[in-house]
Amino acid sequence: MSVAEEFETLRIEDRGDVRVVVLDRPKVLNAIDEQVIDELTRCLERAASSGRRGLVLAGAGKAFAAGADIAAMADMTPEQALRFAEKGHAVGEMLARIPMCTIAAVGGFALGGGCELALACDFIVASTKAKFGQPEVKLGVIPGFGGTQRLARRVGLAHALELCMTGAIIDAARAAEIGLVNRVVEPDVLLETAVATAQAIAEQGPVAVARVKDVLHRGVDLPLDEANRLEREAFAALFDTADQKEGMRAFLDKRSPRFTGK
Ligand code: CO8
Repeated sequence: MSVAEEFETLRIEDRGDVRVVVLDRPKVLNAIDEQVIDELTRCLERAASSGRRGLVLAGAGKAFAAGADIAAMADMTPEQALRFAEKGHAVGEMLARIPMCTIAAVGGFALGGGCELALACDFIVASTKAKFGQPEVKLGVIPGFGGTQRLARRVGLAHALELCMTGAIIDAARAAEIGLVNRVVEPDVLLETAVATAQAIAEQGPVAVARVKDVLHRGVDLPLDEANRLEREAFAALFDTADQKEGMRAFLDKRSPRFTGK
């Protein structure tokens, strides 16, 4: 069975070195239920061993994802809610640990768990039609997929508190202003912009890209001296790779490098 045939709630397509994963439940604005979480988990495992060097996550239709599936959550017990949230957190951790760039291409609603999923990617590229929010308080709950903590780290405590406590929905321009998204583009070029960005990253030294992602994701939660130690150690370790020899030799020879990821 091909990777694409393996999933009911996701569409998978490879473009160059980049795997494009599309959340595909447009009738419910790509709401995230347990099947979506399970399929994302498997899809990320496949991507890690696929030889691809970048991943773009997008949504079918007018939403990225309008949150966790409210119909599926409405009657959950606290134990079931905890299990669901733990599975969601595991997906977020996989996105942070996968040794390639992950970019969320958000062209519509990214609300609740949808905003949290986008936040779990390395960064977000949005279209002018994107809308972001953590409206959980309107439902009597809070974000449960890492949103409170990732949002505070991305946009600062005060903006995170305002978004999570008001449940307000903000547009792409405001999201860019507070640093939630890296770039806003027209809707018709959203996917190609995200894929081109991921492809450009995929063409850099793969071991270096994986290490710099790891150093940044882990270092940001450490005291500065420990984080700087992580950086020094990773910098030094890269001098034991073929990619470092090739990258520097190619510069000196005035040619493009041919990285092998070793
Ligand atoms: N869950 C289930 N179904 C949904 C969801 C959702 N989150 N969002 C939309 N839908 C469904 C609607 O019920 C509707 O179905 P139907 O056609 O059968 O009535 C269909 O999608 C289309 O939606 P609308 O008709 O409402 O479309 P509108 O364009 O009028 O409105 C909105 C779009 C504003 C996005 C609106 O749909 C909305 O407010 N949706 C809910 C947004 C929300 O509250 N999200 C947060 C959910 S809670 C959450 O994410 C907690 C995460 C923490 C746990 C995660 C663990 C993994």
